[in-house]
Order: sequence, then C-alpha cells, then structure tokens
Amino acid sequence: MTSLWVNELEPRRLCAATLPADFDGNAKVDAADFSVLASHFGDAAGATRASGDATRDSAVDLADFTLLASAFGQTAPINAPLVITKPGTYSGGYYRSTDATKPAITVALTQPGAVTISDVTVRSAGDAIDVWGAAADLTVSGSLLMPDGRGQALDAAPFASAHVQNNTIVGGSGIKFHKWTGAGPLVVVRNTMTDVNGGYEAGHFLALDTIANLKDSEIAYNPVVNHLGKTNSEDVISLYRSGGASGSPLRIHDNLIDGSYYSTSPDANFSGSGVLLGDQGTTQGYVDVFNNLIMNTSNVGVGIIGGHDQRVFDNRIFATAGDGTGNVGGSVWNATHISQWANNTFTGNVIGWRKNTGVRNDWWLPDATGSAGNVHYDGTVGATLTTDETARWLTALHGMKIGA
Ligand SMILES: [Ca+2]
Ligand SMILES: [Ca+2]
Repeated sequence: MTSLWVNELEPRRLCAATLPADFDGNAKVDAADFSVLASHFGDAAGATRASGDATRDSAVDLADFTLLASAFGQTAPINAPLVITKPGTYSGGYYRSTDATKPAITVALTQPGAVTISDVTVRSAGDAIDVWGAAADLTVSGSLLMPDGRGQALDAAPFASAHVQNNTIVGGSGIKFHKWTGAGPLVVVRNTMTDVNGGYEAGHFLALDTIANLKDSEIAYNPVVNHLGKTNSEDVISLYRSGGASGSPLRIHDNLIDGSYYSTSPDANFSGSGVLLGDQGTTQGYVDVFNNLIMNTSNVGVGIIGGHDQRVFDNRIFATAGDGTGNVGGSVWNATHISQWANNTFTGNVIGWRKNTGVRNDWWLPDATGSAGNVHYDGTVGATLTTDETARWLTALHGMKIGA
C-alpha cells in the first residue's frame, strides 16, 4: 500500500481501502454487487470492475464470484474530498463529494512536480478529479471514476505530460484537457466509459481544447458505449483547436465507439459524432486516426472539419439504422473555408452507414486531398452487426486488460 498525503498531513496508510468486488463503487460488498456479477457472468473479454471483474483479468467467472463471496458484507471507509498540494503518489481509497461545486479530488500543487493517482474509487456530484497547476506529469490509472451528476471524470489544465490509463468511467462527462502548452506525451489508453452524460452542454469521452504540437501522444484501446435514453453525449472524441506535431502525429487508434445520443429519442439535428477533428482548427493538425471501430453515432462516424495533415485510414465505420440517426459515415469538409486547410485524407476505410431512413450514406468527402481505397461494406448492415463487430474488436485485444 502506497503512502498517502492528505491535505499536507503526514503520510498515512489506508488499510483494505479498496474492495475489488465492490462493482458499483459504494464502498460495500452486497447483493447489488452480486447482481452486477450475475448479469455479466460468463463474459470472457472486456469486463471491468464496473461489470463484475474483481480479479482484473477482463473476464467474469468463478474466481470473481469467490472473491465476492469472501468479501460479502465488508465495507470500506469513505473519505471526504481530497486536496493534493504536494507532488507524489496517491493510491487506494474511496473519495466522495456530495457537493456539485466541489471535486472529490483536487490537485492544486504549491510546488511543481509529478502526481500519480491510482486505484482510487471516486463518486462525485460534480467533477471526480480536477487538476490545476504545473504538475510535471500527471498519471491517473486503475481507478473507478463515477461523476454521478454531470461533471467531468477528469478535468485538467496546464501541465507538461499526462498518462490516463486503465480507468473505468461510468456516467457524467469524461476526460477534458485544456489550454495546455506542454509538449507531451499525452497518453489516454485502455480506459472504458459507459453512458456519457454531459447535461445541457452534452459530454464527451475525451475532449482536447486548444492543445497543439503534442509529441509522442496517443489515444488508443478505449471502448466507449452509450445507450439511447441513458446518455447525453456529443462528439465522443473531440479535437477543438488541437493536434499533434510535424513528424509526430497524434495517434487515435483501436478505439471502440458505439453510440452518441443527445436525448431519449433519435435527433436528426444533433451533432454528436464519433471522432471529430479540426473543430475550429486552423494551424492545428498532424493527427492519424486508424484501426478504430465507430458505430451508430448521431451525426458523423469520423469527420474532419478544419486543420491540416490529418489522415483517417483503415477504420471500420457502421450505422445499423437503429438508435442513431446517422448522417454520414465519413466526412471531410472544410466547413469554415480556412486557408490553412491542406493534406486531409480519408483512405482505406470500410464503411456500412445506414441512416435511420434506411438509406446508405457511407462517405462524403468534398474537400479530401486523398480518398483512395474506401470500401462500401457488402455484408448485411443490420441489427446483429454491432454485436458482431464488437466481438471482433474484443478478440483483437488478445486479452489486453482494459479499464480498472
Ligand atoms: Ca457495492
Ligand atoms: Ca475476473
């Protein structure tokens, strides 16, 4: 157990602070957790703590049941909101805020340095984790983050680099980085998120706001699944005036995005896309988007609307005319006629995009610099495709652990 600094007090140890079989994050192992396990029992891949995997092997099976049974009835202490002012490693424990204006964990350093937050369980009526100030590096890993209201799982402003990995996010809005001038790396990998719910402004899994020239950075192996009626999600991965660097493109790859909905019914006017590049972008660019599986988003699967030197290739993009309205699978369009627009390509993607009117609209690429090798999916674009493609994506993980 790693020592923990709390509000500049001496380090203290938290004993048995995390209950791996507490699947709903309420610091108790009880019948509700058993119900979670039972409903996922037999899942062989892609399981996380929020779906009944206590042993962190991505499967839900007898070993998880045994762990739950042995811990049944146990509780853990719940800590009030934490303010971290010193660099260091903060590991384990439950943190909760019942005040929508107060994050459950705030990083506000009084001196520069690296901060690691790992294996925490956070519920908050507002933001789960807020980070302000000049951390040299920020790491958030192995944590269960539940912004129960409509706050952010992680909201972070200037620092030099960040690693956000193997977290499970349930509800609320996801990860937002903004106004950051560090060179990177910025790495967001192997996180899971279910039911983005961002309230009036809608939410994202990941939003980059005004962060350019990132080097050695990637966003990969993150599955994000939204269900109609439980979610209020705009662009799932949103790059606003943001991008990579010449010779070191920001790599967005091997993510799974299923669904992006604004309200309880399909909304033909809603802008929620899977991956949107170049939003208000001019000089920003250098992004590669590849090997992703994007399905059933309300507007566009993958779109480029500004910026330069962005390549979208070898993705699988589908809409099955189900819950989403589905405007178009792929779009490359210089929406605001910027003069810096250059070298934006869309190639080699497999697309089967059936709008909820039943009409196919696989791609629309009026301003693409290159558009070779895109393929109209020739199988049945029907109800089972989402399940089949999700299974294919999970198989390709080859057992990689995702989520907490
Ligand atoms: Ca529980
Ligand atoms: Ca397991």
